[in-house]
Amino acid sequence: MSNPYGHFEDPNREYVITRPDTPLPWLNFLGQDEYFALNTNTGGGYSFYKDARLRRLTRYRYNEMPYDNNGRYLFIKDGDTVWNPGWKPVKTELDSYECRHGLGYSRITSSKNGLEASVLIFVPPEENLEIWQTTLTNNSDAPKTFKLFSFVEFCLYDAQNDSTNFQRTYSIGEVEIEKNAIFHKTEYRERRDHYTMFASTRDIDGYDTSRDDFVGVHNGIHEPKAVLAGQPNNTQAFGWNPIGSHYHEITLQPGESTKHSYILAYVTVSGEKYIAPHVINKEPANAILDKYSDESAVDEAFAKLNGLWDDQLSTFQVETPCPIMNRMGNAWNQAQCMATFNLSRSASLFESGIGRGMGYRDSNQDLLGFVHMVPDKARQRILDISATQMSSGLCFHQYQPLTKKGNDEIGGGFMDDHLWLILSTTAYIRETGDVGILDEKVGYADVEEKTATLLDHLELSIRYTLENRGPHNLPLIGHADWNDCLNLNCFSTEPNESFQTASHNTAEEVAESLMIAGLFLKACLDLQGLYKFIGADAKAEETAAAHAEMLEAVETQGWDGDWYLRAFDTYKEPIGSHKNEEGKIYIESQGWLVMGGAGADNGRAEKTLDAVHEHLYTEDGCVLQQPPYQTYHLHLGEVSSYPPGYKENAGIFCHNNPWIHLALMQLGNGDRAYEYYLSVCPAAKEDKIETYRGEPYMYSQMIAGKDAATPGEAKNAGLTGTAAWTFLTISQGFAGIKPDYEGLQIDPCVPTAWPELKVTRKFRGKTFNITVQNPEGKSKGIKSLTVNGQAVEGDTIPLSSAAEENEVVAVIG
Ligand code: BGC
Ligand code: IFM
Repeated sequence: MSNPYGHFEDPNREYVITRPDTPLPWLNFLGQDEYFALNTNTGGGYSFYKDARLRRLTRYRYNEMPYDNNGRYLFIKDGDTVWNPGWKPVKTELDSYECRHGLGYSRITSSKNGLEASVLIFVPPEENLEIWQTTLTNNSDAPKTFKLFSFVEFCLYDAQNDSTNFQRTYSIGEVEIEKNAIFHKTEYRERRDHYTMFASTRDIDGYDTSRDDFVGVHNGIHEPKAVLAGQPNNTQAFGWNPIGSHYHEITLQPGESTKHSYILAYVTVSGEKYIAPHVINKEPANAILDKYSDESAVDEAFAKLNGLWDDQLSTFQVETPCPIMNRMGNAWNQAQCMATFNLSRSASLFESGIGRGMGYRDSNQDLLGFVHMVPDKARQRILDISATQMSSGLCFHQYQPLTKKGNDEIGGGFMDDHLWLILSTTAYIRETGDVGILDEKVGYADVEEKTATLLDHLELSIRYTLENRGPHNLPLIGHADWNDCLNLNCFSTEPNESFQTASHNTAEEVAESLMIAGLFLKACLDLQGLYKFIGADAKAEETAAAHAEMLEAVETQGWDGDWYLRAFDTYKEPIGSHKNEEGKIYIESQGWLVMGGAGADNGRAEKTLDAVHEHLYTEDGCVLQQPPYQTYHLHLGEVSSYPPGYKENAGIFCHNNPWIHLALMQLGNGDRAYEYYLSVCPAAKEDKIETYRGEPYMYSQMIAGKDAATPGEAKNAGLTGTAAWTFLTISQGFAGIKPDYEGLQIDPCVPTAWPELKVTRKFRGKTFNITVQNPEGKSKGIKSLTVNGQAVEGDTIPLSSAAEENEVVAVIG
C-alpha cells in the first residue's frame, strides 16, 4: 500500500512521515504521568501539566490559518536562509525532511544547505518536563557558522482566561532570566506554587522573552523580526505576551556534530521552599538543570521511556497472519488507549483543552483498553470517577483532572453514564483479582460523609436504571445516552427553536433507550459474575432476575421485525424503526443488545447483525444509522442538526463499529468481523490517504459516511473510545484472550483462512505463551486446550494450576 506522506516502521514502532505537508497536521501524544505535550509532525502543539485548561504552559492558536499554529520551534539562520527543522512556521523548502512519531516521542530530522538538524522531543517518565534534544551536523565540506533561535510562547496557565481576558492578561505576565534559563512566573505573585522553566543546556549567546520584540507587533511567527535580523534583543517581558527564546551562535567544521537540549519544565515549590510571592525559588529548577547538564542523562531518560513502553506493551503481544492488525494491536492501538487514559476527551487538535475534562462515560470505557497496561493507575481512575456519581445515581458527565471535581458545563442527565462504571470495575477485577477495591469508601459527590463504597456505587447504578424506566419498561434516555446527539426529550411550542435553546419536556420525559437496555443487560452479566466470585449468591440471582426482566421488555417491546429499535421518543413513537422515514435502523442498539444476550435463542441476534450488514456496512466502516436525516427535527435533538453523513447523523462513528465486531465474534462470524475490522482501521487507509486525511496510526472519532459530501474523510483523530473497543476486538475478540475472575479464558474467533495465531499475555504475574491453531479452517470453538502439555477441560486456564511461564496450545475445531 502506498502513502506518499509516510510509512510504518514496525521494528522500532515508528510512523515515519517523509513530507511535512501532510493532508492534515499529524499528531503525537507525549507524556503519560502528569506532564503532557501535543506534538505534530511540524513541531506544532502545546504542553500542560495535568489539566489542559487550568495549567496550560504554552500557547496554541485554535482553528487558525494555517492549521496547527504555534509550537516548539527552532529557527536556523544560515547566511540569508532562515529555516525550521519541522518546516513550519517559515516553510522554507528543505533538502530533506523526516518526522518519526514513536511511542511517547517524536524525532524530526531535516537538512538545508549542508546543515542537518535533528530534534528528539519527549517527556521522560515520571518527570514534569519535556526535552528537545537537538543534534546539529555540518555535512558540507566547508566550516559553517549559523544562528539558532528557540521559541515557545507561554500561556498564562488558565487557558480560558488566557485566550479571552486580555484586559488582565496583558498586564500580569512576568519572567526572569538567569544564565541559560528563562523562567515564566506569572501567577507566582498570587501565591500559586508553580512556574515554568525553559532552558538550554548549552551556554546561550542571547535571549528574548518579549514577543513584541522577538516576533514584532506586525509580524507573524513565520517572519520573526529577531531571527530575520540575525540577533536577539535580550529583552525582559513585562506583561503583554511573554515568550522564551534562546540564542546560540554555532560554528561547525565539516563533518562536525554538536548536541544540546532544551528543557521545558513545570516546576512546583512548596512548604519552606516558598520564599516570597515575587521571588521564585530556583532550587528545584536548578536540580533539573544539573541533572540534564550532561547529554548522557538525556539519553538515559529516553532509554527509560522506551523501556517503559516495552514493558507496558509486553502484557499483550499478538502475531496474526494480518500485519495491519499486528502493528495496531502491538503498538499503536495500545498507545492510543494510553492517550485516552491520560486525556480522556480533553486535549487534541479537535478538543480545545478548555471545553472538556475527563468524561464519566468516556473514561470508564477507555479503562477497558488500558487496564492491562497500568492496573494501579486504573484502580485510582475508577475511584476518582465513581466519586463523581451522586447519591441519586446520576453522575457528573465529566470532571476536571486537576481538581477531580465534577462539572456539568456540557450538561448532565445522560442516563447511561452510571452503568459504564460496572464494566470498568469488573474489567479491573478480572484483570487483577483485586476485590478489595469494592470496599473502598469513595462517597457520593453530593454527600459530605464518605461512607458509600465502590460496591454501593455499582448496586446504585443497577437500581437507578431499574427505577428510571418508561412506558415500555425500558430505560429512560434523559438528555441522551451514548449517542450524545439523540436528544429525544427536546420539546418546544415556539417555531424555529433549536435543540440548544428548546426546553426539555420536563413534565413527561418519557423517551426510552434500547441502547441503554443493551448496556444494562451486559452490565448485569458482568456484575453477576462478580457477585458469584465474591460469594454473594443471592445478589447474583437478583441480578440475573433483573437481566431477565429487562430482556423480556426488550424482546416484547424492542423488536422491529428485522432489527432492534433504537429508542422511543417523548411521544412514545419508535425511533430506528421501518416505520420511520429516516433513521430507520441505528447501530448502537444492535451491538449492545447482542452483547447483552438479546436474540440469543430466537435467531434475532443473527438477524439483526444481517440487517446491519445490509443497511449500515460500507467499505469504510458501518454508518451510525440509515437513512440520514435530511432536515432538522427538534424532537430528535442534535442528531439531525448535522448534515447527512457527518457525525451522529449517519457518519461512520468509529467507536460503535467494534461493538458490532464483538457481537459478530460472539456469534462466531470471524470472517465478517475481520472484513469489518479492516474497513475502519486507519492503518488500512494508506492507499486512500488523500481522501482519508487522518493519521494512519490512530483512530479518528468519525469518518464521513456514504451520504456525506466527502465520504471516507476522517475527523477528530486521537481521543475516542474507538481505541479501547478496538483493542478489545483484537485482544478479546480475534485473539480471544479474556481475563476472568479465576483464570484466563481462551476463546478466539478468527477468519476461517487463518491457520494460526500466537499471543503472549502476562496475567496476574504469570506469562502465557499461547498458540491458537485452526487446522479445520473454522472460526470459533475450542476443541482442545493444553497448558504445559497437560490437557485442560473447557476453555479457561485456571490460575491456580498455572506456572510462572506457560506454554498454551488451543485448537479451534
Ligand atoms: C457534541 C456532539 C459530539 C459529542 C462528542 C457533544 O457535546 O455536541 O456533536 O459528537 O459531544 O464529541
Ligand atoms: O458517546 C459519545 C462520547 O461520550 C463522546 N464522543 C461522542 C460519542 C457519541 O455521541
